[in-house]
Amino acid sequence: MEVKNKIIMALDVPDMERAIKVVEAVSDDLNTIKIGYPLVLAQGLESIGFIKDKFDCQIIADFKVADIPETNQKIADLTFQAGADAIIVHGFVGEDSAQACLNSAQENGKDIFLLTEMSHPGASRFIQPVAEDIAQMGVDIGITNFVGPSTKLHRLGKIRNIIGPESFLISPGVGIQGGDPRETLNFADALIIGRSIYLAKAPNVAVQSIIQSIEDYSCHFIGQIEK
Ligand code: OMP
Repeated sequence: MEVKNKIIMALDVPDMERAIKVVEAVSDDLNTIKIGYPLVLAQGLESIGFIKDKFDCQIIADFKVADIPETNQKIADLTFQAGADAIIVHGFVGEDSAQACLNSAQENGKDIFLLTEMSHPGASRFIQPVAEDIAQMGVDIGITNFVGPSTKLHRLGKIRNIIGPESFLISPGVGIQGGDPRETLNFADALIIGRSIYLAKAPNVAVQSIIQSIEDYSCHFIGQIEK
């Protein structure tokens, strides 16, 4: 997946008119939009195909899929059939559940992103202690796209250590959650950014200023983060 300007916009906007205005404002600069529950629960699953066709962009469906394999497969199939190019899948539910989504992606010619560790403070209790194991499981079953937190750079570095330099790592938590875009790009290939863009008075100006701040900056991680 080629992410233009290393920014994926999280379109967590339940109102379709507003969502369209925001994407219109940034569509020259960005080619990848993440759509999750806020828009889909308010406007239906068809909002994925609608935004994709209207703006000719890539859509990552953020459904953080976390069920038994049989149900995961159905969720992933429906999401891909609705037009999503990729789906975000939780890893903590285990290998068979993640594998079911991977199978669906392969059958549909699409991608999955495995969520390893989360960016919010509460994630430190349950998911953080198993995050490296989740990343390793993803590698073992052949997943090449991952999500990891920009709010905990040392953790992000550990995840990069495990998935290796060739895997594609995208990172939320930049801006309002506290993550720094440039520092995050030491480890991640692209940033997921929501409120700093869609809550801005002028989302296009917000995007352009982030692009300027990360210009010439890309993932150049080559070393190992100490254990
Ligand atoms: P902002 O904090 O508004 O920039 O949005 C971040 C986006 O990334 C939201 O859509 C979150 O649901 C999502 N996200 C996280 O913030 N933290 C995570 O650990 C994982 C995700 C995600 O999977 O996208």
